[in-house]
Amino acid sequence: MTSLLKDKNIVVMGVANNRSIAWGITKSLHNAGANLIFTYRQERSKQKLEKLLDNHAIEPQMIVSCDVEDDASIEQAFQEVGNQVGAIHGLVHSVAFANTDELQGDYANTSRDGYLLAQNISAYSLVAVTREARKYMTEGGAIVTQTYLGAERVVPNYNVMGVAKAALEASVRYLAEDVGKDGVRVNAVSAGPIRTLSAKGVAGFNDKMSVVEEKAPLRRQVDQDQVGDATLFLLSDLARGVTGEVLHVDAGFHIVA
Ligand code: NDP
Ligand code: KAL
Repeated sequence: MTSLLKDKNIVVMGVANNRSIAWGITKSLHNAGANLIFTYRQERSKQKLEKLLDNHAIEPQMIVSCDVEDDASIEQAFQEVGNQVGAIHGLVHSVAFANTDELQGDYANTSRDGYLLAQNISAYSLVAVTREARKYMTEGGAIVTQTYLGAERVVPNYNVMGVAKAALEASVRYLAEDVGKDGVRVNAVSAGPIRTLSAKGVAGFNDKMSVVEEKAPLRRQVDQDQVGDATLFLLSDLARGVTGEVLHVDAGFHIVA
């Protein structure tokens, strides 16, 4: 237990179940004393979240519906949050989506619709939520999103999502410049492979896990709790000099040829 985020109102987007990276982040933020607000898309995710919070004796400030494909939904969600809690101090963006059938084979076969869908949910959403959250980040704050090495390198099967993450990482830099004026920082965590609902069933995931164990300097996987603590760092005052950055939490895998 620390008080790094005591009295800070932090919005967490993207808890689907106990394996979600956003759930690892939730535990870290709760242990640092944050007041937590959650957004969800599917009713099923909301139910899982409520159960998890209950089991861990975490009292949420609010749980709000937010579909990041829909501007009106985003606007309404943040308005509700702002009206109820006043200032927002932090935002965790942990959402992404692409059609499973486009996460394999040749990237060149990506359809226009599939490309736009991945960009829409996985990259543009950060722009839209930053714009809405910013209105309530009147006391300064920090925004953290989740990315993957496939943004920087060609990782087989990651395909259209890699291109969406490249846009996401560039957005981190452009957004950091915009909101820096208001004392708001924007950063990304680039996590190594972690078995989550999203990762389940996508081609090549298991191979990626075993290569990390073999090649990463630390010779092991990372987990949701390690991403949670790194995200906590970026949200906290310990990272007050850090913005526009992509922090790799991948057991060092990205430095190895
Ligand atoms: P999860 O499946 O647990 O989480 C994905 C979340 O995205 C779900 O909560 C889902 O909500 C949400 N989501 C999808 N579409 C929308 C939408 N239109 N509006 C709102 N929410 C939406 O997977 P992860 O925890 O693995 O993924 C979280 C982030 O971490 C993603 O950005 C992913 O790319 C990134 N990441 C994951 C890695 C891994 O190995 N797992 C590695 C590096 C980065 P719902 O279920 O309610 O639809
Ligand atoms: C090279 C890797 C292997 C896997 C390749 C692609 C992974 C893409 C991630 C993307 C988020 C997955 C999906 O969008 C899955 C979706 O089509 C089907 N799943 C769902 O609809 C579930 C029910 C919901 C909860 O999922 C979502 N997203 O809403 C990449 C590996 C090594 C690392 C990973 C998994 C990175 C990453 O970005 O997640």
